[in-house]
Amino acid sequence: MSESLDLRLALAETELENPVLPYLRQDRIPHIWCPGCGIGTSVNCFCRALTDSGLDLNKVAIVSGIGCTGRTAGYLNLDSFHTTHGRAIPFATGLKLGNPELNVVVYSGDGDLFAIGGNHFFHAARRNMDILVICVNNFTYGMTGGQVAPTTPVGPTQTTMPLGNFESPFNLPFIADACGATYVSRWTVYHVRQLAKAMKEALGKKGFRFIEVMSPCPTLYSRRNRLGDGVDQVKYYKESSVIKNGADTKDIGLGFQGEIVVGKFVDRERPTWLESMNDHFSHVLGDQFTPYGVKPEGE
Ligand SMILES: Cc1ncc(C[n+]2csc(CCOP(=O)(O)OP(=O)(O)O)c2C)c(N)n1
Ligand code: SF4
Ligand SMILES: [Mg+2]
Repeated sequence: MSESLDLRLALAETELENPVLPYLRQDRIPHIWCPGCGIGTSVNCFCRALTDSGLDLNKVAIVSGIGCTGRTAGYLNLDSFHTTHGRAIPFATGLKLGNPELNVVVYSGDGDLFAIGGNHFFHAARRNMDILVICVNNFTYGMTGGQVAPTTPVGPTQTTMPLGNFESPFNLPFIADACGATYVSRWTVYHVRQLAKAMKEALGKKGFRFIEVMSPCPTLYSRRNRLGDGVDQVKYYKESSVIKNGADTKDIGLGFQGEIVVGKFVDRERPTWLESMNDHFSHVLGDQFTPYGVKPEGE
């Protein structure tokens, strides 16, 4: 990322260009996402949230794992890292601890973050690592052909569950809450304004923050289960969502084509991992210890 993004954002304002275009690495377009896929809508919301956040874009880094959602990092004109499958969170942790001034965002899929990467999620949340994790949940492994995921509800068929899934899915906000996340919300790609607002709010907070974004995968999940196209899924989101800010996360698990509880569920303060480490070592070592990642007064 460079000054050119700032410049192009300024030009977009004056020349009425699509305000999201400057955020994209346009030499990487056309993207791989299928018609009706919700990932692009979520990325649009994220770009608008970046504008509204007023953050210095030279200090925002984005990290993705592997999957259709994992392509996001490669398309965004930020300092972006497309890492190996399931390892976006440990990579982001290293990035944040190496340069605590960065605002580090992990943007990845449900399979990447909660199957192969599940263990990293739990521990980063437990430690209150200062990163924002955005999970596009399409209930399947989109990129590899529609295998069952840890988020697939009971009922629908998947390539690896041809007679319908019988495994209980994870309730992602409940996991994030139970592990200690400071901010937890869920929206769908129908709720573009609320989603962009949540992303902006989460970008401005400290600690381990989590946003689940429900998103259609018309090519695999919807087609296989005769749910229509992307628009049909967005209609389902519209008709079946109930906004319940502050809902108890244990009560908001998702069933197949059932009610969807959306909203902000958790917003709390906890010392970040770096703050806890600095406090602890200062207490134990006194003057021998110089706190790490803290700007001296006046800088
Ligand atoms: C170590 C390893 N195991 C498996 C894979 C194959 N693989 C690539 S993407 C993916 C699933 C991605 O699912 P998700 O994170 O939900 O992303 P989506 O494509 O649905 O957006 C898998 C299993 C891989 N690339 N590396
Ligand atoms: S396979 Fe599914 S998740 Fe992947 S780009 Fe196509 S619609 Fe989107
Ligand atoms: Mg997925």
